[in-house]
Order: sequence, then structure tokens, then C-alpha cells
Amino acid sequence: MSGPLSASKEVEEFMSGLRRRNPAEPEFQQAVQEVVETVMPYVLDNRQYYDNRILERMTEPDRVVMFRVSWEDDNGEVRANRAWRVQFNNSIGPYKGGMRFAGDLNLSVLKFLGFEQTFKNALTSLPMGGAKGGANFNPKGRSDREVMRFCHSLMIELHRHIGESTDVPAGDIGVGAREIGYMFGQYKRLENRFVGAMTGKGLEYGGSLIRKEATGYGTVYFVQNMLEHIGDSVAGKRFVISGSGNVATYAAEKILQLGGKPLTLSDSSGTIHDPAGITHEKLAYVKELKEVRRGRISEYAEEYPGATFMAGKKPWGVACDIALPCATQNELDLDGAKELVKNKCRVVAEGANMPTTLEAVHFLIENGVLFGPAKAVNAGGVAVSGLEQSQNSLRISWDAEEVETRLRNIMREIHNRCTKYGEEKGGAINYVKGANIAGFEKVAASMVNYGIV
Ligand code: NDP
Ligand code: 2IT
Repeated sequence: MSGPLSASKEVEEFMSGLRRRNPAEPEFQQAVQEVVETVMPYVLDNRQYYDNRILERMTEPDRVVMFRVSWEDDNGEVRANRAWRVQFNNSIGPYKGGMRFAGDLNLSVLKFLGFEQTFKNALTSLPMGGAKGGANFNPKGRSDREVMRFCHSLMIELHRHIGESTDVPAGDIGVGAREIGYMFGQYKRLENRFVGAMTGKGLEYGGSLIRKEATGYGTVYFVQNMLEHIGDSVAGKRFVISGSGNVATYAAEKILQLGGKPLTLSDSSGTIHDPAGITHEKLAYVKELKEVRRGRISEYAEEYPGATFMAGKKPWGVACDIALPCATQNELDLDGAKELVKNKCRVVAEGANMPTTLEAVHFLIENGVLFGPAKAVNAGGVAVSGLEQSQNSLRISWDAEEVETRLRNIMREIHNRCTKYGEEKGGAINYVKGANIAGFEKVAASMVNYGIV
């Protein structure tokens, strides 16, 4: 190929082909669009990537496994669910990524997550490829025994496709310590081998200290790096946070440790706003509420009458300095972004995967909000999963301080990579561009070395 090519025309042509090949997959199309918009000029400047059709190959998963999970509920009724493992790209290491359980889960969501994971894992610098999996199973309201039977049944098929050097699943929405325990227990039984084929394991059986905290802590470390880059800090800042699960609660914990003030948490029913701030004591209540009693965030406002519960509302209308969407995809739309800008929010950092719609991302960046994309911001979770794999292979465990120091350093390095590739004329950092190009470069260079595979 020769002659000058226009990036915007190439993006348009590429996306129209991708939409044609992947109809009815809006989340996957959205995740690819965000990457291709920023990476195409780099691809045109580095013609080996263009000529080797790297973007075309990177947007096609290596394989997708889809299977039935049959199980029996507590009433003796037979149930059938659908499960998947999307093994997206193993160019730089064994597949790695979480498992999600959600009633409305579908292939489009899992393909977007597996695609994102490939870039995120590359950004950590650890040798991990990208994958994602899960099932259209809603664990809410299910007994422990029902969840156990479901997880055991799922692993009867999944175990054939995973392994410590093949594909290493972990948790995500609806999959926490309980589910990992049931899945890993069944894996070990079927394989008759005790190996690090899953991460996020309990501390008693090969898990890593700080893995549980890692995504939330890493999110706030990334924000700390963004602020330090402009000569500021977390201390005294007001944060709005969505979600009240693993990522949200440990983000709030690290904010408190660094002297910031978390004001909100949410779940799929609504948002609690606590103008006095969510303290360590109140956070301990939330963890117990969500992890042990499996209750709803609305109960917070009954426990702490200074707080209000806003049924059906997202937190973006609450005035803040920094917003952390930490629940689910597309939860922060253009209207939410306008509220944040109106209230002079300065930083938005994605603790969840793709929580911001594309038009909201564009609006925030155009209005001077520092925007941290998921694949950089929330990479601390999978990074500590990578450290869990290393500890399992070495048959040792590091103490909490050692793991957290490594996590902090990895988040700083990811920030450095974003600034290297994302610096605009005038010195401002476009973190979306920086993260996408840095993640792309490592995977793309490996693929070129492998030849046409
Ligand atoms: P959890 O299951 O622990 O918590 C999820 C939270 O998000 C809950 O408060 C849940 O509320 C809320 N939520 C889920 N679905 C929806 C929805 N459709 N609408 C509104 N709220 C919703 O999951 P995590 O905290 O682990 O994951 C949160 C996000 O972070 C996800 O995007 C995940 O992919 C991402 N992530 C997680 C990592 C990890 O290590 N766990 C690593 C990197 C990213 P409710 O209880 O009402 O459903
Ligand atoms: O989205 C994610 O990065 C995760 N859910 C964590 C994946 C992992 O393998 O730890």
C-alpha cells in the first residue's frame, strides 16, 4: 500500500465493516470505536500495523466458547442457563480476565469486555492476554447452595478451556469470593491438580493479599497520579462514586486513607448521598450490608439519617470535584456528564469497565475535564491477579505491604505510559489516546513478530 491515507476516512471504513460483521453488538462496537478513533493515526504512521491488518485481527476474538449450564434450584426445579468464555487475544501471555454473572449478560457485553481486557492487561506490563466470561445467571436472591450448584455445574464444562498457562479467570460483577471458591473447588476436583488456574482466590487457598482491594485502591492511585501531574492531590477533594460492590467500596476506603471525602454510593435501585461524608465506620457497615447480608444500599439511609436515598437516581447530580463511576457499562451518559461539568467536576476516572458513553467521553474531554479511561484506571485489579499468579507459580506469598507497593508502582507506570503516548500540543494529557496507543503497541508488535497468525 502507498500514498497518504486519511485517519477519519479509515476509521469510518473500518467501523462500517466491523458493524457489518458484528450486527446487534452495540457494546462491542462502542468499545472498538473508542480504540480505533485514537489508534488509527498511529497505525497510519506505523505502516507495518496497517499492512498487517492488525486492527482487523485484534477485533476478532481468538475463539468464543458458549455452553449450557444445567442445575437444580432449591425447589427441585430444573434450570438451564447460558455461559461463555471469550478468549480474545493471547499474544503477550495466557488469557486472563474475569467472569461476570448477570441476568442480562450477552455476547456483545462479553466481547467488549474481552477486547478492553487485552489492552488493559498489556498496560500493566505483566504477561497476560485478554479474555472475559460469564453467565446469564442472576445470583441475587439465590441461596448459597443454589449458587454452589450453579458454579459447580458451570465448571464441569469450563475446566476444559482454562488452566494456569492457558486461561486464568477471576471475578467481576456478581462473582466474588463465594463464587470463586465454588468454581475453583470444582476445578481442582475435576483436574486433580492444585494450580493457579483462577485468581481472586481466598487467602486460605492460594489467594493474594490486596487482590480484594486492588481495583478500588488502584483506581484511586491512578487519580492521585493524574492530580499530581497537575500539581494537586486527593486530600480535601469531594468524590461521587457509583456502585457499592467490590470496586466502589475499596475506592472509597483508599480515598479516606488519602484524606478525600466520599459523598455517594449506589446500586441498581438508586443512590445514597451522605453530605457529612462516608467514614471508615460507615464503610464497614456497607461492606457487611453488601457482602454478608446481601442487602440494598437504600438501607444506608435508614442506618444513617443524615443521608438521603434517591430512588432510581444516579449520583452525577451531586456536586463534586471528582467522579468515579464504579458500577457498570454506560451508566454515565451525556446528561450526567453535563451535570458534572455544570457543577465544576474536574476529574472523571472509570473504576468500572466502559461506564461512560462515547458522547459523554467526548463532552467531558471537550470541556476540559481530566478523563481517565477504564483500561488504565481500573487495571490494578488484574495487575494484582497477575501478582497472584506469580506467587502461585513460586509457591510463596508476599505480605500486604509488598503487594500494595507493587500495585502502586504498576499504577504509576501505567500513568507514565498514558502521558508518553497521550500528550497533546500544549502539554495536556489525553488519557484515552495514551492508554489506547500504549496498550495497542505491545500487542500489535507481538502480532507482527508472529507472522500471519
Ligand atoms: P460487584 O458485583 O461487586 O458490584 C457491582 C455494583 O454495581 C453493585 O453495587 C451493583 O448493584 C452495581 N450494578 C451492577 N449492575 C448494575 C446495573 N445494570 N445498573 C446499576 N448498577 C449496577 O462488581 P465489581 O465491583 O467487581 O464491578 C464493578 C465494575 O468494575 C464492573 O464494570 C467491572 O467490570 C469492573 N471491574 C471490576 C474489577 C474487579 O476486580 N472486581 C476489575 C476491573 C474492573 P446491584 O447490587 O443492585 O446489582
Ligand atoms: O475487568 C477486570 O479487569 C476484572 N474483572 C479483573 C480480571 C482479573 O483477571 O483479575
